Amino acid sequence: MKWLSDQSLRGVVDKVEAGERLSFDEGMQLYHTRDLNALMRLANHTKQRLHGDKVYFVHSMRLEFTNICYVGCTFCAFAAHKNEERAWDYDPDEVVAQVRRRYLPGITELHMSSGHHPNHKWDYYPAMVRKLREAFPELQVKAFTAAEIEHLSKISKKPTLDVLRELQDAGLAAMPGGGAEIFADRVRRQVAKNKVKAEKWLQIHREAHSLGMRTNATMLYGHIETLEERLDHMHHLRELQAETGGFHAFIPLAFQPMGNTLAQNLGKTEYTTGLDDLRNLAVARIYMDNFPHIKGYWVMIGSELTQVSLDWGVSDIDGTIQEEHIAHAAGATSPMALSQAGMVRMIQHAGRTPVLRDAYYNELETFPRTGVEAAD
Ligand code: V47
Repeated sequence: MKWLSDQSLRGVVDKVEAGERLSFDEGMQLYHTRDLNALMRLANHTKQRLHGDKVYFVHSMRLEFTNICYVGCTFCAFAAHKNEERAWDYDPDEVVAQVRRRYLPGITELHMSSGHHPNHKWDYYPAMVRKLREAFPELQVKAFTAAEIEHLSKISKKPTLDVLRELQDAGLAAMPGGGAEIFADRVRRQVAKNKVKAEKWLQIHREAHSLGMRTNATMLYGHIETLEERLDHMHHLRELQAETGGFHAFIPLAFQPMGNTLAQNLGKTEYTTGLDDLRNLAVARIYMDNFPHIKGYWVMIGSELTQVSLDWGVSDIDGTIQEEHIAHAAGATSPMALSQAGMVRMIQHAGRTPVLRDAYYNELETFPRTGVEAAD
């Protein structure tokens, strides 16, 4: 193996090439190696085994129906108190009106996640999903993180499984992966102490999967967590996926350091570095071998690095989005939206095959692989 400069990775390479699952210690070796070329090759090998040259994206719209939230996560710059001037709160009819205002033909996925509102009653939530489905039958609603589902369980006094079932009956297609942050107690106590506990987050996703609802999982990294705590987070997700098979994608979320108390307290205004982002995506791709997709989230790492990440294990680059406030409130420097043509071009210029998907990962359109690599 001429390309391997870190010979201590030899055992890991053999396992990855044989399609075998890595141990925790082997995962840590990937975090610590200086052999970035080997890391990239192994992540790309795993990605190619699963998807060949295909890279997926979705024509999507994001909507945050309220930013009013009482939870007080220290990393968050999005949440507002209801008396603040910058607070907003749409009722179900306004949600429909907002979607109509931004609607573009061809959009399939509506991704909604928002704050834990102190006053909305349970009925507000299924009513919103129903109204959206009536007004836009072609839209697939991916909404409500596990943290929000726990909040709805509290206000409705229903078990989380019933909350999920009733939202599914109202037309909910899938759940996004937010609210996971970092599962390790030490970190969670400092960044999200009033939010859903790790075990409960996992249990809610287990329940959603038992109803046939597919979900995503995220990890917020680049603040006070250690590399062991990142891998521990991935480990829990890999275990749940081995049990249910219900996850579509894992999405590392790079910490955006503006306007939140976590960054202020740390005296930290640095963004994650490009190599940390790439390494993290690659480790995820290799370690979480039972996840169909590792998503490169261009909103938080920028579209340029997202394009590079297609060589580092990424097979999904999320969507066109149109408008986003959680990352941008915290200093994201990416644009608010990408065009479908722009996303196709990003993928093609990386020498890959763009595949337009919907929220269920049905393949809607495959574009030619006409990138620089293919043209050579
Ligand atoms: O749960 C909040 C994170 C999440 C910051 O499922 C921050 O397809 C970085 O979950 N810096 C919401 N991250 C977004 C989310 C998501 C995004 C893209 C795709 C999917 C999907 C889900 O945003 C929150 C929290 O972890 N977040 N503040 C911040 N300062």
